[in-house]
Amino acid sequence: MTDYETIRYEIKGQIAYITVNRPKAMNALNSRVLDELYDAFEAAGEDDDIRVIILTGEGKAFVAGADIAEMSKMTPVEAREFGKKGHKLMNFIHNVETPVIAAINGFALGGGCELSMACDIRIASENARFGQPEVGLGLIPGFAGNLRLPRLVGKGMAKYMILTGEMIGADDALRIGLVQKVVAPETLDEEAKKIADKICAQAPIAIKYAKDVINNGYDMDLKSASAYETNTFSIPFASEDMKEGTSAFLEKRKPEWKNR
Ligand code: CO8
Repeated sequence: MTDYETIRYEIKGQIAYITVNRPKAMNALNSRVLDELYDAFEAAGEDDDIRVIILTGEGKAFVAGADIAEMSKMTPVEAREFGKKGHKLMNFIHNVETPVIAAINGFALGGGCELSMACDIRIASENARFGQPEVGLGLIPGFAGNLRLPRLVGKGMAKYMILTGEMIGADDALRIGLVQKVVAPETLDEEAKKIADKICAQAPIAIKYAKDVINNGYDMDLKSASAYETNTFSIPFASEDMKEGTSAFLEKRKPEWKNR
């Protein structure tokens, strides 16, 4: 799929930019957006030249949730299919080897907050607003908000946000650990790129395995996670880049990565 209707997909150097582009509907996630996002993330993930993906939204919202108009007409069977499509996308973003930065430019509500939580790093503009307002619609979060929010901010705060449906601002999101950085709106793109550039300056193979161990180790008991980290730690020792990184340090020069 290349003719996207609801997103933009651009490559600049080693960074892929994916922008949800339905500003008139606050970038709400309908089935088409979910399909197009999946396609774009898959394309970026398969491209060895892309080192970081930056996800953002066009206009006033990052993503103001799943599309309420589309959902209002769904049967339970269709709702289950929609939920599966959302989980498939969130899980792909969570697991893709390429790091994903969410540059949150405005409302990140419901499915939008869930989409941001599937990303590896969240940076927010000062005017971003976060929330899981589903209970006010007679729904519950359905793209893993009940699962990822407690993992990111703790069970107490997750329950507070999900059960009250209250929106929080960027500073509160930073305080509770939902985002990693808050910046002025006009600098959001530049700050996201700075983080991407820092990641691009590191050894590609190390980035890949670090993300893998953080993701998989988090869901294991500590003993299994220790074994998993120890084994994965040894893999880069077979790479040219590990030899290059350690040699460059000892020779007091900048490393040149080969991604092998
Ligand atoms: N779905 C569809 N359309 C939306 C959505 C949405 N989530 N959010 C905004 N829009 C539309 C509005 O209907 C409006 O359309 P129109 O111009 O045709 O009337 C347009 O976007 C602009 O919105 P507003 O006029 O409301 O703009 P405001 O600046 O006044 O308000 C808000 C912005 C606060 C973001 C407001 O639009 C709002 O509250 N939106 C809904 C937020 C929400 O409840 N999100 C959660 C949705 S449920 C969900 O995400 C569940 C995910 C899991 C699903 C799993 C299924 C199995």
